[in-house]
Amino acid sequence: MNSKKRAAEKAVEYIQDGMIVGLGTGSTAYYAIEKIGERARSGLRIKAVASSKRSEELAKQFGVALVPIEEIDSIDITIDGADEVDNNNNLIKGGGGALLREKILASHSKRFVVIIDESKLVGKLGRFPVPVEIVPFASNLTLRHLRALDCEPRIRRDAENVYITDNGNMIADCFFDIIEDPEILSARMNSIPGVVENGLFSHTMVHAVIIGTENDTVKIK
Ligand code: ABF
Repeated sequence: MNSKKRAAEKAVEYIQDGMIVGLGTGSTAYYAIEKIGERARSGLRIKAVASSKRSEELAKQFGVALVPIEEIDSIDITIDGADEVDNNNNLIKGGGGALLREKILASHSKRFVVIIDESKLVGKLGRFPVPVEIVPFASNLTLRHLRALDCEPRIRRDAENVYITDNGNMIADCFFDIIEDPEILSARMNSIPGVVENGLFSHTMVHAVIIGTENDTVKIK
C-alpha cells in the first residue's frame, strides 16, 4: 500500500458513528474519502462537509453522505493533507488551492488530523511557496504588500488562465525559502487589505500528524 494511502486509512480509524467529518482536499485526502465511503457501505453512519468542490464530488462518487455546512455548528474531526509539516507541526497547505475552506473547517474541528507521506516533513517551512488567497480587485497592489514581507509572490495560473478558487478569488504563491516564525508571518499576511487567508496553519490547530512511511508503517506526531 502506498504511504499516503496508509496514513489516510489510519486517520479514518478515528471516525466513529454519528460524527460530523470534515473532508480535506488533495491526493492524500482522496484516499481518506475513499476509505470513509468503504466504511459507510459497511454501516458507518456519519455526515461530512467538504473543503472543496473537488472533494464534494469525490464524496458523492464514494457514497459519503454530505450535509450543508449551514446545518452544522461544529465538526468532530477533519482529515486533510499538507504540503509541508515542520518540527513543531506548523503546516503549509493550499497547494491544491483550497486553503480557505480547509482552514475554516480545521478551525471548527474538535480534532484536525493531518495525513502525509515522509516527503512533506521539513525542519523549517518555506521550501514550498505559501499559497495566499487574495481578492481579484487591486491584486497587483496586494502583491506589492506581499513582496514587502520579503517574498516573491506569483499569481497562480492554470495553463494561461488565472486560477480562480471555489470562492471566486485568486491565489498568490509566495516564495520565501525559509520561514523563521510562521505564526508572525501569517498574522502579517492577513493584515494586508485584499488578503483573504493564507496557507500557514499554526501547530495549535493540529491534533495529530499521521505519516505514512516507506516501510509500510505509520508514525504519529
Ligand atoms: C491539501 O492537501 C492541500 O492543502 C495540500 O496542497 C494538499 C497536499 O497535497 P497532497 O495530499 O495531494 O500531497 O489539503
